[in-house]
Amino acid sequence: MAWMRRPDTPTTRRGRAGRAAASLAAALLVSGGLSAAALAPATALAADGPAAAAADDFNGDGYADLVTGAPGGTVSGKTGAGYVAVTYGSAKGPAPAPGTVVSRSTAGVPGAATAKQRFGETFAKGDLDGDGYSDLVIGSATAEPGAVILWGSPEGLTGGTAVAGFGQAPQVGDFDGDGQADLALFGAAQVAGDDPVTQEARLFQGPLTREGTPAEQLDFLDRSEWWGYGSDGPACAEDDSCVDGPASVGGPVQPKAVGDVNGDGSDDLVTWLYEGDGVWAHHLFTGSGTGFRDAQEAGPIGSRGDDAAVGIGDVDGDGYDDVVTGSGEATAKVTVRYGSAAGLEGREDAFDQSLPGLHGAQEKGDHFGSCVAVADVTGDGRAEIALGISGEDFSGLTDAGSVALLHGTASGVTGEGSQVLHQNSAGVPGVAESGDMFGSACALLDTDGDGHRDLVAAAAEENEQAGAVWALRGTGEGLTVEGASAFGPGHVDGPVSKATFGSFLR
Ligand SMILES: [Ca+2]
Ligand SMILES: [Ca+2]
Ligand SMILES: [Ca+2]
Ligand SMILES: [Ca+2]
Repeated sequence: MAWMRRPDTPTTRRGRAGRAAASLAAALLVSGGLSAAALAPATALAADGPAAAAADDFNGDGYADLVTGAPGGTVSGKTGAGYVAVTYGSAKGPAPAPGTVVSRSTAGVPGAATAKQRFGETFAKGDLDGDGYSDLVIGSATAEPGAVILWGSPEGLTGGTAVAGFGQAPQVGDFDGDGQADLALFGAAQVAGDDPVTQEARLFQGPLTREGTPAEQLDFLDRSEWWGYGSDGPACAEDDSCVDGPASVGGPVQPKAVGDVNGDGSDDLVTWLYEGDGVWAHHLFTGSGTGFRDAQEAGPIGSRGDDAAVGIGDVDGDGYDDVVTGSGEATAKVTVRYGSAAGLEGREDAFDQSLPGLHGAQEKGDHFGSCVAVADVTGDGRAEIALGISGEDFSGLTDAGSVALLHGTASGVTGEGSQVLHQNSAGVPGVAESGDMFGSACALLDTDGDGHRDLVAAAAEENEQAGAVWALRGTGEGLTVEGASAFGPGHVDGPVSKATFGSFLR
């Protein structure tokens, strides 16, 4: 399989200052040390300086920083031990540099590389210690080895703090609405029989200490959600007589995406939840100062049984975030459920590639919405929707894959003005090949700090599952191929063989 056309080498794309910062960050990662500067508050940027969303910015320079998961990577000889690559933003977008790989073998990161742990299968960003620099929480395929927190600083991510036992898909958001980021943690998810068993889950209220201790720990579910709580009273919290204990959720659940769907200032969480009788569906848990409330009565989001990609953002610009789900086995449609003060009010758009204005033909196996990212690219206050179409066939190729960008309007999503891009599009690096599955993961981050979110998309199957990532810059109209770049595990000095680099992006 041919390696894609190599973009400008990282060294020609970066200034001296950027190189120095990257080497310093690398040195800190290697030593795991914390400098005094790491604890200083972020300095305010000039009004016209780069201003990426704070949650995306580990080093406080106003450029969003990209995290790429490579859970298949071989680390210290352990197959599938996994790693992540941290790529700091710059005026030219993500600037891959050697030494920004983080694995269980990185000095300062707790734990040891273990075969099939798939470290970096999921992760989340947010300023957990409240010092003004976003932090990174890295999970694994399984809950048991626990999560790892790396701390932001002017020099980039430093240190490594273990969060024992809750390594499965950690999520960061201001779930209790006090203005400080919180950490939602999940233990093992198991299905046993027809009835959902409870799943260990914890809600760490920020700020966290560098030892990983939260300011407070909230019961994951609001007590009003505990079965029998009304009749048994608070005692059930003490003697475990409630089905859903203080730290558990009536699960199992797999958390998928965070946003404020009911606009009350507390972030909400979309989960893939086991309803019982072999049935799974996406549901909303709304955040509050007393824990999550289960909004299952609003009905499933998307189709029951479709474990699809999920993204959250304000597509129609009404101040309430909307939930977008990709297509799955049961339906080939992407759905948008619109938020409201009452949560998911029931209004829903469902569409496939036949949406007027959208280029492309709807075919079986396209996997429309293989990835979903929702954020404002154009700057009009309404979120765009990026959708992977990883199974798209074109030019005689099978499953080469493409990505689409659709605009949000006051009345919802539209195909008008949409774009579809792939590796054979003029200006996009690389050469499309069958089985690349371009669009298997995507994210919208302002990596060049110009106020427009940029698209980062991956083909984790590229080059015999080594994987690779593409960056396309955002403008007031949408995406441009001007300044487009691509990089793979070799560009960050990461393990290459079957790394599935780009399996997860944030
Ligand atoms: Ca940055
Ligand atoms: Ca921080
Ligand atoms: Ca909310
Ligand atoms: Ca941008």
